[in-house]
Amino acid sequence: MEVKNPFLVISAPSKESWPESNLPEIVMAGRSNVGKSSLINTITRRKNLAYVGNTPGKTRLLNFFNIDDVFMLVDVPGYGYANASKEMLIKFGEMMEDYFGGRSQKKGLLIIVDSRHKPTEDDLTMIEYARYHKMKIAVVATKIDKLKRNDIKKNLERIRLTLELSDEEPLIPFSSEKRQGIDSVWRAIEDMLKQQEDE
Ligand SMILES: Nc1nc2c(ncn2[C@@H]2O[C@H](COP(=O)(O)OP(=O)(O)OP(=O)(O)O)[C@@H](O)[C@H]2O)c(=O)[nH]1
Ligand SMILES: [Mg+2]
Repeated sequence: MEVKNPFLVISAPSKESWPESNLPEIVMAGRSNVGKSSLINTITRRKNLAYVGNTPGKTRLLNFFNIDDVFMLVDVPGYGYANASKEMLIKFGEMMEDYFGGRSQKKGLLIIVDSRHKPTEDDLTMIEYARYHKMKIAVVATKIDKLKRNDIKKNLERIRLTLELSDEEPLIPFSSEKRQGIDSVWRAIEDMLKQQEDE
C-alpha cells in the first residue's frame, strides 16, 4: 500500500482526548525501544511521522495517526523499560483498559517484539487482552538485521512458541534498517481491516 497522507491526529494523555472518528483502528504495542515508531515511519515511507529516539519510554501517550482516512494507527507507549515508576505502570494499565474496554473501532493488534529476545509476560498480557476482545493479532519481529542468518529461524520459532501463536496469526520478520517486511505488514493490516468490512 502506498500511503499518501498520513498525519498525527493527536497524542492523547487520556480518553477525553481520543479523536472523534469512525475509522477502524489498528493498535501497535510492544516493549519500549523495540522499534514501534520506526516501523510506523518505515511502512508509511515517512522520515519523521513518529518520534524515534534513544530514550526508552519517550512515547508516553496514545498517538493516533490517520492513514489516508482509511484507518487509524494507534501507537501505544512502550512498556517494560527499566526506569518505569509504579505510578507510571498503573497509569499505563488504566490507559490500556480504557482503550480495550471502551474503544469500539479497535480491529487489530500488532505486537512488536525485538527478534533478538524472548517475548515477555507483558507481551503475552497484551495478546490476551486482544484475544479477549476478539481483535485480530499479528506479531512483527523487528531488528531482524541484527540477527545472524543462522539465528533467524530459531528466534522466530521461540517467539511463536512463547506467544502461543496460532497458524492464523502471522509472525512477520521485519527491519526498518533494511526496509524488510513492509509488504507483509501491510498484508496483515489489510487483513485486519477486511475482516471489519465482512462483519
Ligand atoms: N538495527 C535496527 N535498529 C532499529 C530498527 N528499528 C528501530 N531501531 C532503532 O531502535 C531504537 C528505538 O526505536 P523506536 O522506533 O524509537 O522504538 P519504540 O519502540 O518506538 O520506543 P518507545 O517509543 O520508547 O517505546 C532507535 O535507535 C532506532 O533507530 C531496526 O529494524 N533495525
Ligand atoms: Mg515510540
